[in-house]
Amino acid sequence: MNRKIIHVDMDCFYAQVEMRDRPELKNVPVAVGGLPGTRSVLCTSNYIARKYGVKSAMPTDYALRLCPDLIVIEPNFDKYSNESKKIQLIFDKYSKLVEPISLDEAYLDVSIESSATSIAKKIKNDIFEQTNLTASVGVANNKFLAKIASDWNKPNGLFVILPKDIKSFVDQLPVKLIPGIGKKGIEVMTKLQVKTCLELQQISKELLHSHFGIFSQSLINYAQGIDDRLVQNDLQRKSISVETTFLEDIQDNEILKFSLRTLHEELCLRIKDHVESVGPKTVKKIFVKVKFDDFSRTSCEICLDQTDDNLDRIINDAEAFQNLLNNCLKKKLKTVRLIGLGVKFKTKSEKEFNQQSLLTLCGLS
Ligand code: TTP
Ligand code: MG
Repeated sequence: MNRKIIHVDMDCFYAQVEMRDRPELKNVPVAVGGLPGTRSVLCTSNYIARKYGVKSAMPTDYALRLCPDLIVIEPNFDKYSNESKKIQLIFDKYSKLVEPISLDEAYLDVSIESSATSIAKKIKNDIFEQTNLTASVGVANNKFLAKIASDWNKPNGLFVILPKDIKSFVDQLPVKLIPGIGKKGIEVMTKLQVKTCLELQQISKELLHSHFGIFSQSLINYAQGIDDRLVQNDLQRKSISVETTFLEDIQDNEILKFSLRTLHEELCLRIKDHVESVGPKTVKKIFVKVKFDDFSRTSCEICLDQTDDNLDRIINDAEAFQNLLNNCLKKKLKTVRLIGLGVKFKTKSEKEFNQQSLLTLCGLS
């Protein structure tokens, strides 16, 4: 069956919320993030600031050098989380199969609808009516293309890739837009003289494999606009994670520490929202992953006591993630391009299995 997938992504989300609440910020460069002089990084910036090169994950002090008039606002996560909840309710109105990706982004599977485009328009209108915020929306037959489409006409965009147009759309698509390709991947593509997906389609499987390992199969699929990943709703969710890719590779441990703290706050919000929507969950493991400037990666995880409600511990214990990060960093003395952290949940079947084993041990089954 031809699927119909919608990807919704709010425009410069945190910054837009702040601009809505302080109209005097409407026509000036604005960023949300750690204050100057704290060695912290920005969460995001508005579109005026982006013209100066100011972007997410950029150290605040560096951003101020690019744009001295930049207004930097400290993040108010509760406010963003409230707006996010309103948006999620709108998504739930239009599909039973919604996969939230972050506070401001989600995929919806609307395959059963006759017109995905009209649903996309309604979602945009509802969001604006209820929050006074704009979103950009993409429609296509899979997640990869729907996400590319939502970014195509940002801000306040709506872009639809019809099945008949996929080939011509994908052929001219720059490979740098393929998810997961990163800076190092682009360097390899440049060496192979590959700029577009059409050029990527012409590279042999073997050559791609020699450079990209198992990622090469995904590359081959993406190059043809193929992506079989399903939209997974919250109930099926086995993990939640957040990550940030630095614009410049980072060596300074203080910056990494600050970023981890911000990411931990975002992770906690995401977990709280998740638990509010699906009910209590038990965390099996927490993990931190790090990608280095040479494309190599490492991760560290610890198993938790699986008491039924161990979420509070995670929410109050940024230190545990910090220790995992330190362990990752000890493994290699290299500069860092990405850090991520997350939790893995105990699944329903694991819970049932454990309960069953307990009953068996007690001779009760
Ligand atoms: P994004 O959707 O990636 O960015 P955005 O909404 O600010 O801008 P765009 O219009 O390009 O979609 O992220 C959503 C929010 O997540 C963003 O407003 C702030 C937060 N965030 C961080 O805190 N750190 C990051 O590195 C990124 C990318 C986002
Ligand atoms: Mg966004």
